[in-house]
Amino acid sequence: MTKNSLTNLLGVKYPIFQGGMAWVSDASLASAVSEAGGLGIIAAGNAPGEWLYNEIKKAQQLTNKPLGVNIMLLSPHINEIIDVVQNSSVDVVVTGAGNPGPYIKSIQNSNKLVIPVVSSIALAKRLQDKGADAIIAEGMEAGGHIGSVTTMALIPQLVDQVSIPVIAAGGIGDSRGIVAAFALGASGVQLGTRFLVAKECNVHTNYKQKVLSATERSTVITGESTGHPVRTLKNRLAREYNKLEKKGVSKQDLEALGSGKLRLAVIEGDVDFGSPMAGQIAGLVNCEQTVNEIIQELINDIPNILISTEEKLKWQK
Ligand code: TUI
Repeated sequence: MTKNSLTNLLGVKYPIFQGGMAWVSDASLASAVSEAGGLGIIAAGNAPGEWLYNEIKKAQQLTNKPLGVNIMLLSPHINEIIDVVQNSSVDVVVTGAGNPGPYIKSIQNSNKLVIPVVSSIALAKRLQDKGADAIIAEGMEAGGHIGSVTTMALIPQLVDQVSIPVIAAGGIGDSRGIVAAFALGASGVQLGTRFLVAKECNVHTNYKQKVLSATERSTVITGESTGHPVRTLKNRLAREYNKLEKKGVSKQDLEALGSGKLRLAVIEGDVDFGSPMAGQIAGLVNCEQTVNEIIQELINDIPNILISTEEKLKWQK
């Protein structure tokens, strides 16, 4: 098997990243993904440094393969999180929900690759200039905190304007999505929603069930007026939130209503009044599998997708 530039850079078998999902992506999920040949990523989210320190230690007892950490730049603990990451031996630091420019060089000096998540071309170019090793470009099909451009439109425009590897995220749930992302010019993919229902994923069973029963129209965006739009599965909280948003309730009141709600869904399993974030591909995610089954299925179906794609393209010969 020949490796692409991204698998070489990362030292992984498959250029498949597991999305760093706050409260969800812990040592159990991340180590399973790394063991299966992808890049497992522990999400720091809003957690304190000590939690991250312990999860990294646990994950490294479960795998010797490359491992990543996702740092959420809006975190109130961002400085101690960066300190923990720099003093750890994780291989990759993914950043989300902000501009990591000021941190890139110092993280790289501690011998780690820095791969920011962006939702726009302008920020991707700025971060390439600041030395980012690769870029994850996330379309608005993704769950959680999102930008405003779809994966389909973002990836080809971005790959034309940067020279570092681009990893596509948002709306990818199976081998068809992977092949499509590579056709658009990506050299890797990141999947979150598909891994939410993995056996090794510790998200509450109510949350898993809500993902498993979702359709393509089951998600909604909240918080567009606050500047922090979030895609979540439709429920009572999202309806209430968007009703208040329409009424013109203040940004502070809306943020107060959203606070702590991801934890409520992930840990307590309250999928009515919590915020069960998921991407639009949730409708495709229909069974609970082990991480290894998921990754093997993603890889093994690729040749069939390529054959049927070529067959359907014969009209142009
Ligand atoms: O970060 C994510 N997804 C997330 S973070 C999260 S935790 C949270 N909970 C409640 C409210 C807000 C966050 C849940 N989901 N994805 C990566 C991502 N980053 N998507 C979009 C961006 C992004 C947005 C703006 C990256 C950079 C950016 O820059 C703005 C600037 O400063 O230029």
